[in-house]
Amino acid sequence: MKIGIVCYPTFGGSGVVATELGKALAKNGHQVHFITYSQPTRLDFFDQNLFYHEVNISSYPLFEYPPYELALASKMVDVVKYEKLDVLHVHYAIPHASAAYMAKQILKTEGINIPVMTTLHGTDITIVGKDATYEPVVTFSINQSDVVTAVSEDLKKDTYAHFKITRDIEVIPNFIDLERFKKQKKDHFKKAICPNNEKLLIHTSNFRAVKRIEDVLAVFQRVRKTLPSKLLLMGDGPERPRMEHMCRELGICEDVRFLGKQEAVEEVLSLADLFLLPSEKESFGLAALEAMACEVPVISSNAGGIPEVNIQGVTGFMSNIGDVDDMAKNALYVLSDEMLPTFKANALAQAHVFDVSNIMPMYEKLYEKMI
Ligand code: GMT
Repeated sequence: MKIGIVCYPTFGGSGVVATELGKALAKNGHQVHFITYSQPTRLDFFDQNLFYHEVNISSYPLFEYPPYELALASKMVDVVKYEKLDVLHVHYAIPHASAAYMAKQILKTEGINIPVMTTLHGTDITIVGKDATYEPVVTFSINQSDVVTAVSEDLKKDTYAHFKITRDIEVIPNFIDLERFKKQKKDHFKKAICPNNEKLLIHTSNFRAVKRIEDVLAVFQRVRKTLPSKLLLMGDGPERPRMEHMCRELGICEDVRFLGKQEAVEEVLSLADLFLLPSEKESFGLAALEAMACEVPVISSNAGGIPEVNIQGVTGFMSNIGDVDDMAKNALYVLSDEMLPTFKANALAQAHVFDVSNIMPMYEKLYEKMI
């Protein structure tokens, strides 16, 4: 098949899932065309089946807001027509689903029928999408897509709760490439960060308010009182200055390291003993799955789709949002020398459920059905 994938090219979860899906499809013999405004971060190698089409946005002094959606729809029309695509798969509803609707209508006038799949990822529904600013367009474009998927049962439920959806939504969970995400031996790095054999806690995200990084710091502060430990914070975003300030206030700076955005996420995860994900909202929690694949158990909130990934008392623990005392208590239990090996093994076993080889065929099957 010739598949067009439209996504955000950044480090965010939806872009990561879209890019990893494209890579897996290409490996399986499909031709995959990425359509985005810059090269996706995870599209980091050459493959004869992978193509990248950049959306160019021409500016004009009249435009206070350059119309990206129109440029994207025009690029979709171009790529579908000239690369003879069989299907368009857009990740994250805003503005990809509505741009795809417009491209589909334009192509129809030229006698081309392109099936469109929209995959909902989370904030496009739970935060941005349901806001009145976008809601009518999101509802319309979801209902107009040929196939709609959500990355968790919880997100499917939220979509029906917040929008007037008149069609079926299929759940296809996020996935992980276990060939890439596996624990690597990085003893020298570990020694550099934890010279006295401290336990290493880690959080990775886009540092948005929804991630509640203040809870990561609060949990770490409590754990550190009992157990010699260090904290790595990977990623970057709007909350970072506030979190740096909070570290100073809590007096924990010497044991906390802000790493910024990292390409080799799996190498850093390989060093860790425990992953913290106290989010206010999380449709799935891909970051937790990536950690689990590297044998890192998870202490998280019980928000959204997290319970579909982190199994209570098996791969880690979940607490109510903001209950940092409970999270710290559970963290200390998991980090104990008697329990840690079992939790690590369980985390890896659970990651296997979401191996790309189990999940990618679900998308393939749906593409075939649409075509
Ligand atoms: O987590 C974010 O804020 C980024 C966002 C995205 O779309 O890039 O992530 C969402 O999609 C991921 C991939 O499907 C999910 O694993 C995340 O749980 C989801 N984030 C939220 O729901 C907050």
